[in-house]
Parts: sequence; structure tokens; C-alpha cells
Amino acid sequence: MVKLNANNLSLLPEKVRIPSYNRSDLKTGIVHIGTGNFYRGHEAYYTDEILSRNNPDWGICGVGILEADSRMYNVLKSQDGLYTMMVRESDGVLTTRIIGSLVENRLGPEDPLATIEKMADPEVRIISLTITEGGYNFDANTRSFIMSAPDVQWDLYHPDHPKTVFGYLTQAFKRRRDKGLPGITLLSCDNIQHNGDTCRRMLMAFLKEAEPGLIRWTDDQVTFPNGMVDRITPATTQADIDLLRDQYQIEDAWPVACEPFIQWVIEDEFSNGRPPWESAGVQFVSDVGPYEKMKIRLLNAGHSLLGLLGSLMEYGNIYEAVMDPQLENILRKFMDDEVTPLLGEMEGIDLKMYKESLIQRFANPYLKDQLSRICSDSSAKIPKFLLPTITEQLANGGTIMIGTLIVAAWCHYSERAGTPGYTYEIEDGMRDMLRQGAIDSASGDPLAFVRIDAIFGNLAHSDRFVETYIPLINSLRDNGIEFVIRQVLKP
Ligand code: CS2
Repeated sequence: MVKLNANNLSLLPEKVRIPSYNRSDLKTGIVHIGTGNFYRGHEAYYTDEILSRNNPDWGICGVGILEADSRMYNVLKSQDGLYTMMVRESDGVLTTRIIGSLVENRLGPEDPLATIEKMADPEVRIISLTITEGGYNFDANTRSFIMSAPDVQWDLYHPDHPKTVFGYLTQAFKRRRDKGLPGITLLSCDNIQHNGDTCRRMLMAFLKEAEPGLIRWTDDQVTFPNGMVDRITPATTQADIDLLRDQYQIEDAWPVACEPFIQWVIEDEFSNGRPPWESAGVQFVSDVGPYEKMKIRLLNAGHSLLGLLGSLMEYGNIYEAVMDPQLENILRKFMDDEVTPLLGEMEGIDLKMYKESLIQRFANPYLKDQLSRICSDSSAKIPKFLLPTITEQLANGGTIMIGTLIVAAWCHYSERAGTPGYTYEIEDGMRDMLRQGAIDSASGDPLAFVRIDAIFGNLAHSDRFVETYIPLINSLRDNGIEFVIRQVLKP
């Protein structure tokens, strides 16, 4: 058995690819906030790829800023930033590779000033983020920054030990400006349409209160490219850890398993240079808008459909859900009738093939992407993945039947979750509100759930939405999910 760390790399079995570059020769050109599984299977992999092609300026410092990040931090620290990426093909082939691009790791709460200094280091030219859809702290209803959020308020009064990414960035930018350093790129890698623009707007709103003198410098020196990121990366399971130990003799406390498909499309707006990621397959374009919209509205919303409807049918993972012919059909119908009309022509993209490839990816039997992962944080996901589709379809006079069914299924899920007889839970920052809305909805106030305006805005004021929603939620309760799907699929 070989514990994964820098000293032991040469002891690993030959079938495991290890970094070909000398990690101690690398500079740290990127600070990344949020080193979760998705990040480790995506940007960190692309960067590992270009490091092995002799680009030593682009090592990464991984940063966790939440207390909850301490587990990942401790694992990475004990493994010198190394971890195993396990790529699972749909025919069962498994490829393992040790990723070495995370050359440094820090935990913000452990030493906030050192973390800020690192972000202000002259060698660092990119700060990238995977802070989740909810991490940008914007109100889906008003589309503005939530200044009253307790952590944001804390950051205004405790600049030297911030809690939010905005507090960290403000202090880092201040130091960069004072040192006279050239600009930096803030690269958002979260599933939000116009993620770079959103990041800029939210940061600027924070700066206005916290440090107005920095607004001009940020405007002049910082770029915020929009980007579309894609790779399905389930939560790591004990089975993944055991497999590495039993079949590869590797002791890795937190490997990352993912699908073979990977995509990253970025607007080429880097203020102070960037790695040649294109040599690893990243696409640089002038406008990423159409790609983001297509991916988020089809893949991510498709995931939510399978996650919420699939959980009501007691499935456990995406593969099981999409193998159910009823769910596959309703997913196809949703993509064709409710999303495709909103996408328009995209140069170089065959939408039909793209949708087909999504079904194939979801049907990878070796991936077993947990529905619990998909349904977690729905309050941050649904407003980005699904509600814009419903709103645009309402405005265009298009059908909203399946989109509305996903919302009704979410209400029914929230009502049942955690109660005897059901295996799923609500894992969501807005859990109590969701639960209460769902309970009230079941006890005589059917619209209670969709009146949570921080999520749904004024959707419950739309007559057509309400007329579609009420029969669906009632029928889900009275007749069950299979019956409702059959009704919706009836020609
Ligand atoms: C998923 C995404 O979290 C979710 O609900 O849809 O994590 C999805 O797997 C990735 O965006 C794939 O690129």
C-alpha cells in the first residue's frame, strides 16, 4: 500500500500516470478558490496537462475560505496537494491519473492574512473561482447583491479576517494596487449564465460599500471573462477509495471520479496573460453566451429534472433515472419543446447531436452520479438552470408544462424529504423555508411554495404559470409521479 504524497510518487504502480514535471520548479500563477470535486476534475486537470508540456509558470494554489473546506484542505495537505483522478468510461474502462497542479494549499480561516497576501503575490495572474451557484450572493428576484447577508456585513467590519470571497478579493486587490502590480483576471467557473459578468457586478456592489476607492482600479485592471464549464463529477464514494486501495495499492483519502467528457469554453479576456490551455483542448471564443445558455438550460436543468422526478420515483442516481423510459421521454420532450425554441442557431453546434450526447453521458452506468448531489442546493440552482426557461417560454407563448412539473416535483420532494418512508433529505441553505412552503402548500395554500420570492420572483403572479402548476401539484399528491408523467406525455 502506498500513501499518496510527493515522496511516494515513484512507488505507484506503472498503470497510474503521474506528473511528468518537477513540481518544485513551478511558480504559482493561479490562486483558485473552492477546491471541490468539480474543480479537481476540470481546471486542475487542464492545468496539469499544460504543466506537463513545459509551462512552469502556472502552478495552482488551492484555497478554501469556508470552515467546511477544512476537510479537503487537510486531505490535500497530507497528500502534498496530490490526488487521483478516476475517469470512468461508459464501457467500464477506468483510467487513473495523479494530478499534480495543486502545488500549494491554504485554508482562509486558518490564516486569512497569509491567504490574502498569496492572492496579492506578483506571480499570481489569475484568481479562479468555483464557489457554487449560491456563492455569488445575488437575489434572484431583484437581481442585485444581497448586502444584508450576515457574512457580507461581517466582512465590512472585519476586513482582515473576511468570510466571503468578496472580502478576500477586496483586500487582495487593495494590496495589488498599493504595490503597483499589473492587472489580474478573475475567472468564474460556476454554472451561471454570464458568470464573469455576474461576478464583476457582485464584486462591484460590495466594493461600493466596502472600499469605493478600489472601483476605478478594478475597472481598469481586472478582467472577468465569461466561461462555460462542463464535466460531470459525482461525489466521491467509499467504493472509489476502496477500489484504488484494492486494485491500485493507492491510499488516497479523497480521489475524484468523473466522466471522460470535458469541455471549457472561455472568452479570451485575460488581463495579465494565461496558460496555453488551448493545447489541452480548451476553446477560446469572443462570446461564450450561446454555449453557456445551451449547457445550463439543457444539461443542468436536465439533471434537475432527473434528480427531482427521479427521487420521487425512488431512484438513487442519474443512470438509473435516465434508464427509465418514462423519464428519458419526458427529458427529451422538455429539451425539444421547452428549451430548444429559446436557443436559436449556434455556429458550429448541432443541437440535435448535443442533446443526444447528453442522454448518452447521463446513461454512463459506471458514473452513478447521486441524485442527492443533483438535488442539493436546488434553491441556488433552479433559478439559474430552469426558471429563465419558464419565464422566456411564458413571454413567447411557448409551452411550460414540463418546466412547471419540475417545480411541482421540487415542492412535493420538499414536503416528503426527511419524513418516514422517504430516503431523500433537503440539503439546502434555504431548507426551512422550502420545507415550510411545501407543508403550507399541502395544507390548503397550494401556491405557498412558489411564493418564496427570493427563489421564484413574481412567477406566482403569472396566470398561465398558476393554471399549469396547481393541477400538477394536486395530481402529484393524489395520483403520484408516474401517473402525472404519463398524462404529460400523452400525445
Ligand atoms: C449538476 C452539475 O450540480 C448539478 O446540479 O447539474 O454539477 C453538473 O454535473 C455539472 O455542471 C456538469 O458540468
